[in-house]
Amino acid sequence: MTRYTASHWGIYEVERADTADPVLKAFGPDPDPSPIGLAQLDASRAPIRVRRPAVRSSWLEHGWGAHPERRGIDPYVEVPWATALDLAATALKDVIERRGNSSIFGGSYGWSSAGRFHHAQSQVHRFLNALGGYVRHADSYSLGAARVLMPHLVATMDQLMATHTSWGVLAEHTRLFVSFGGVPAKNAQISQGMVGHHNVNQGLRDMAEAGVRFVNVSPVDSDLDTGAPHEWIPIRPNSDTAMLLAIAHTLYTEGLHDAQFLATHCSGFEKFIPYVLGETDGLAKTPEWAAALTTVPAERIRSLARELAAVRSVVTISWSLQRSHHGEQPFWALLTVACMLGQIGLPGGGFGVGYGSTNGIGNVVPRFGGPTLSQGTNAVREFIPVARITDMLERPGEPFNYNGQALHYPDIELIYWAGGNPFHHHQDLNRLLSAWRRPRSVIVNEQFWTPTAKAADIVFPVTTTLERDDIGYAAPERYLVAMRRVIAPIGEARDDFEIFADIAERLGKREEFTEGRTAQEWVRHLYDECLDRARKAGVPLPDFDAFWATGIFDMAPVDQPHVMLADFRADPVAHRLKTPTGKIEIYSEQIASFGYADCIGHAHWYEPQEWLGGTRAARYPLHMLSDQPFNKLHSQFDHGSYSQGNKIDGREPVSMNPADAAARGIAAGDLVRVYNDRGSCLAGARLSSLISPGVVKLSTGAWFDPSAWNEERALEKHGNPNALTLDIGASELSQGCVAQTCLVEVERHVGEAPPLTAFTPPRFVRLD
Ligand SMILES: Nc1nc2c(c(=O)[nH]1)N[C@H]1C(S)=C(S)[C@@H](COP(=O)(O)OP(=O)(O)OC[C@H]3O[C@@H](n4cnc5c(=O)[nH]c(N)nc54)[C@H](O)[C@@H]3O)O[C@H]1N2
Ligand SMILES: Nc1nc2c(c(=O)[nH]1)N[C@H]1C(S)=C(S)[C@@H](COP(=O)(O)OP(=O)(O)OC[C@H]3O[C@@H](n4cnc5c(=O)[nH]c(N)nc54)[C@H](O)[C@@H]3O)O[C@H]1N2
Ligand SMILES: [Mo]
Repeated sequence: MTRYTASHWGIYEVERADTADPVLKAFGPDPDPSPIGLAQLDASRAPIRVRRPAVRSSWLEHGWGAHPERRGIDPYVEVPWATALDLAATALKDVIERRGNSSIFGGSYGWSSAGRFHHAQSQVHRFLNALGGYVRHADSYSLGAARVLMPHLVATMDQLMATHTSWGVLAEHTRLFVSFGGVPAKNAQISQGMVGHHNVNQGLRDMAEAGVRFVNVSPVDSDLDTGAPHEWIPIRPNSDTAMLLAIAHTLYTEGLHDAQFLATHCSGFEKFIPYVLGETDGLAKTPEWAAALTTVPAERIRSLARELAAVRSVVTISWSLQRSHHGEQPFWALLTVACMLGQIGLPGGGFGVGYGSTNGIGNVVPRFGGPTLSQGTNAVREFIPVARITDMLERPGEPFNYNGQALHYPDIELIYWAGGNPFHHHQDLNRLLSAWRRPRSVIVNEQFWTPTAKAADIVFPVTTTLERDDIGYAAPERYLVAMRRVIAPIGEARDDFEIFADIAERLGKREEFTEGRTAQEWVRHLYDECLDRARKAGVPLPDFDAFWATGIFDMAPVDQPHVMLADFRADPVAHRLKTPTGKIEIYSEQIASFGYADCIGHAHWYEPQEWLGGTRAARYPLHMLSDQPFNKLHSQFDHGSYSQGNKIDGREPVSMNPADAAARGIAAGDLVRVYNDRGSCLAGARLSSLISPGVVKLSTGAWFDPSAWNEERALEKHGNPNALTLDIGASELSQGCVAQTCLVEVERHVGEAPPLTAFTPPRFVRLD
């Protein structure tokens, strides 16, 4: 009988489970399996695993809470489980008694692993709720600006993602498909929680074969591959809003807009168009105006607007474009252009917000609430927008704005992180590092000695997916997977669940956290709980024992083609949107009423803080994009063979245009230093003509590896782009992450390269 495991990268078949050498294989029915997940078995057994509970030495020597400024500098002491659990319980008890639960930060952002029960985020939130609550985070790094913006204008990002027009419909009906930021199939190797069938490569190929014409507007052309030639319009990073406004200008001045659709389905067009025409600010948003900002020839902007209006067309945008300063604007401008084209709700027309950003978008599967661990109720009201963590730690008590609310940063004494890697994911890591040394306690559950684990006070060793039983499920995917244990736990690793249960016990909350169930009993319970919901959605799930024995359940083949917002188009009254006007809001009274100077009531061009069109480019003349890595998920398994196979002298590659390299005396394969005022890192040069001059691309994921943890802005040795990125909010509306707004310079590294220590465990000492 075949056994299975599920991951963010796909389902894998397991041979020789429970033997000394099990094997993972690609899932047979998947037409385009991802190799990323094949590396997880070796990576799980690597020397960089956290093997035993470990405590930072100052804590044991001088009492808990001692010398927070030595995080990342002190060595660790490995201790018995009971010692570490007691210490964690003491720290939590003390902070709760003295300061209350609102001084615990448990946002704990991160993707952790697949599996509905052992989902680290749910576990840590449930645990902290059992203790009386914690400061949480809102939104995500992925979609900080869009998650806040889009519900004001049309629908939530979750609703939009679940209803994108399906690939088959695009192939049949679309004639012109214009992407801003490509349709990166490398990103569609993953879906949060699981991938059943990888569809994006095939979806694009089917469209190209059906004769769809593709135009990619992007600083980088490697993010679109349809198997056929396509047009690439290189654009200056972070300037897309200007191009979209100029398309709007052309559509309006040439009478190509759909006045009927704008009147029946949209609101506020009349408040937007005077801005486009320059009546409000004296600056008409003509293609000539946009050409100077975007470097795209005015004639091409004008002709593209005409082409979009002439045939059945889609405009789509990658999530990365909103991960930038004023990241709300390109999404708002794209939606506005789609409204003017009037094809929303027609088969093969309208807009997309993230085709390719993950696999799930454009999938068709029956939807029901799958197995989910309840997180309980959080008694603490305070929260931060997820990417404002450094601000919170630096400026307790200070006010900030967010989506119409005037909030204050809480005063944090204890951080608990499980399932995320802030020293991978956050911007301006040098600034984070000094802020991170302010709270009294940092507790981390981790599988590996990541930089976050290396900067904690207590580190608990955690099992990987392969070491536990679970259920694999993700809303946009067609399978439910019995994820049975493949190998025994490594070292003394325990499940997050067990760790939290044991700390809860010391605080008199075990029963509240576990409800008296073991992990095995929970897995069965979560499955049983969703049987009814599935039945109502027409999905006849077998009983748990049958499911567990078979290993997988396929709920697909109801492949009904789907058209986004078709109901709304057909009857905008019966299917009114959940916006204040019930229509698509080209102008939002609500956003306007917030009075933010950096996000007014309609799509608007604002100059980003750093871009190639601004004065700072004189000093740092290269725009650094830090996209998602093609060969891993964020920082996960960066130490594994698949990720390692792509490094240059052990460092992450940075891609640059051959002309930029030549101007700096850099050859392919050279070690280079990427730097700006915030920091510097080493990377390996890779040359590509698919990247515009003036732009470099350093993908995320290399484990942060400072050459000295006790030096400010020390050289990062491994190629982590967040040693350089800017950490400000996208705007007062969303406070979203702006990772893609970053100028740098690159030079050839001369002399001996400092040895890499990213994958070396910390120093351990023994205390008598
Ligand atoms: N410069 C730049 N930075 C970015 C982005 C960008 O575009 N540019 N993108 C951002 C985006 S969109 C995202 S989503 C974030 C991603 O950032 P993260 O989600 O923080 O990145 P991951 O590497 O997935 O971190 C997951 C961590 O959880 C651990 N883990 C896995 N399973 C378990 C488990 O069962 N239990 C416990 N306790 N731990 C576990 C893994 O070992 C790993 O260290 O990065 C953001 N950062
Ligand atoms: N293999 C793999 N896949 C992943 C992930 C991963 O870590 N690895 N992470 C997943 C996660 S958490 C997320 S949120 C999604 C993110 O999905 P996205 O945000 O869509 O992905 P990115 O790779 O950051 O960017 C996509 C493309 O946008 C282009 N781009 C960047 N800035 C600009 C700009 O200003 N203008 C234009 N026109 N184009 C621009 C870049 O050239 C890049 O190729 O990916 C998911 N998929
Ligand atoms: Mo993300």
